[in-house]
Amino acid sequence: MKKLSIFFGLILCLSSLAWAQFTFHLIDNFEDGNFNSDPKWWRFGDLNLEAMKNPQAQSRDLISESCGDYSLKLSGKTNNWYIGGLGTDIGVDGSKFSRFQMDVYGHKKYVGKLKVEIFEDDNMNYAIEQDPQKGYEPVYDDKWVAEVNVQGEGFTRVSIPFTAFRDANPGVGDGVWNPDQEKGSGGLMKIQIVALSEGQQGGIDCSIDNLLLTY
Ligand SMILES: [Ca+2]
Ligand SMILES: [Ca+2]
Ligand SMILES: [Ca+2]
Repeated sequence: MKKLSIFFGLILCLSSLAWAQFTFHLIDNFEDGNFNSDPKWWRFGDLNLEAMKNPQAQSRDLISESCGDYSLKLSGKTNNWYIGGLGTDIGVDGSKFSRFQMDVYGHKKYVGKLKVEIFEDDNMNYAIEQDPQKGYEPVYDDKWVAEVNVQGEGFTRVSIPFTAFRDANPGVGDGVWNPDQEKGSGGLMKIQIVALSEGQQGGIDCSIDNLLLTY
C-alpha cells in the first residue's frame, strides 16, 4: 500500500510539474539576489535598482510567502513625473498565455505608478528595432502598455489580462496583439517597467517580485 501511494504521489508530482510548465513562464523572482544575470535587467533614467531581502510577513500571507527571500527594490525621485525604468529580454510565444502577473510591495514614502510595457515582434526578425533619436521607441513593432498603481505596505498581486493593454504606438507595428512565434516572428520579445511619480514632483519607493506570464 505504501509503495502504491508513493507511486501515485510521484505521478501527481510529475503531472503538476508538466502542468506548471505550460501554465506559466517565470520572467524573474529575484531569488538569486541579482538583477544583472539570469535574466539581465537593464536600467534607464533615474531609477535605482537593488535586490533586497523581503520583510517577514507579520501574519499568515500566502502572497508574501510566495515572494521567497528576495525581491527587487525600485527607488528614485523626479521633478517631472517620469523617474526611469528597467527592462529585460523575454523571447517567448506569448500566445500561450493570457496575462502578465507580478507582486508589488509599496513602501511608506511614495506611492506612484508602474507602467508595464510589452514589445512583440511584427516585422518577423526576432528583434525590436528602436530609434535612438526618438527616445528608443520601436520602429516596426508593437508596444503595449498598462498601468499599475502602487498600493501601501505588503505585497499586492497584480494580474493584468493582455486584453487590458493598449497599443502605445498607433501606426507602428500592425496594431494587433499577435505575440506568437509564427512566420518567423520572435513573439513576445521584451518587457519594460517604467516608474512614474504620483505628483509632478515626487518619487517611487516599491519592490517587485514574481514577474510572470500566465493563463
Ligand atoms: Ca522573490
Ligand atoms: Ca502599434
Ligand atoms: Ca503586433
